[in-house]
Amino acid sequence: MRLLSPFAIILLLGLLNIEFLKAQKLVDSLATKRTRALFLNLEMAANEGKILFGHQDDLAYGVGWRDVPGGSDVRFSCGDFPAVYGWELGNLEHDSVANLDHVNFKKMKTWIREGYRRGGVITLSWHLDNYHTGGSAWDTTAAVRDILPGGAHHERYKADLDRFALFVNDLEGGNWPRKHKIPIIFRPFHEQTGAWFWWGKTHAAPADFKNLWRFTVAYLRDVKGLHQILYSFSTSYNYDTAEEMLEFYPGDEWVDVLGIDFYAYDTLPQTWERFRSCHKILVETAEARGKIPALTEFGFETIPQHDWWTNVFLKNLLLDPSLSRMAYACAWRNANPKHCYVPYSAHQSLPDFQEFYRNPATLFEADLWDFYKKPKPKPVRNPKPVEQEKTSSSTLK
Ligand code: BMA
Repeated sequence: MRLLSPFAIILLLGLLNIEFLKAQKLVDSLATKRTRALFLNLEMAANEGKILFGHQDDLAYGVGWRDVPGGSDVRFSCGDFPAVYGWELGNLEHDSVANLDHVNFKKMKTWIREGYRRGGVITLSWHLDNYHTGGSAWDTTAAVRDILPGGAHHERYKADLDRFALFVNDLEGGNWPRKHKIPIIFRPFHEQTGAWFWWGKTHAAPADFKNLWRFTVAYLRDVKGLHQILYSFSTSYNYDTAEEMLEFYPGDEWVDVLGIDFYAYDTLPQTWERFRSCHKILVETAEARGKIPALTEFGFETIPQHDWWTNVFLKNLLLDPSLSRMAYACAWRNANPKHCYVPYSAHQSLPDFQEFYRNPATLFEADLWDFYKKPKPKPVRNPKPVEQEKTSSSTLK
């Protein structure tokens, strides 16, 4: 048997070490190369002040249509698909055919594969029903302890995570021999700084929430062996300080994306002051901790203001460089004319949305580079001073 030369061994160890150090940044040190690349590209987009535009349930339905091949209210509005696709798993825990918003799970998988094939980024949320009562995610009866190890419904929760693992493992891209798992940004137990979900503030003790988060990640990563996941921790916009924002934060080693869900309910200046202060805290905290800052849900229901996209939303995002460094912004779903977040048909905000689309800060599908390939480091431009020619004023004349 030929032995490796000491030189080769040193080189190999060096390479392994570099890979290890790079992987260290992610929750999962065994994350697939595409998952790692996604993280790096999102980080790069954020650093460059580019915001990927996303839309929840985009390919499944919009206002006035459902299940139409090529359908997308974003595409109908600007001719391009979104860069990020948000999907919701509520009801997967009941082995239902469709999620809580009537999106068929089998079709959802097809749409996820389709969006990924086009280069899009996939994110999943899960409005899990209340384990204690059987009510919905909005039934705020305390239930977090029930599903922790030793809790009455822990085994049921594990079975639900098994369902999640089956679901995401069935999401593959590429063809043999390049078939691979689609990277997913998983965003469980969101908006925990608010009090409207059973896992949220006042219904769950922060210590229990953190244990639940860590258990969930460890189970999916180490027991189920999922390595295609980035973990997104999403707050709501009701905090004044970084400490408050992080009340439920499970720790840097458990989070990849630090998100905020922001909804406008009015056009008052205070709303946008709050938007800016929460965003600033979030972006600066995320950057200091090596996380990706993202606007994981946002919108102004029905978009009642014709210039909302550019004159309000984008303007406020671009007001300060630390606000614009959000990797992506995912608008909520277009369920019907009363519950919709992107323009449809001749919506009054359509021309402004098109303007928003044209703005160089927003990235839609056509603007995406390959987010699943490790980005090349940008060459560092060092100053190379050139010696000034020795000329005297007399010779110039
Ligand atoms: C909410 C609303 C609900 C929906 C839920 C889960 O914000 O859109 O109608 O059921 O999200 O997607």
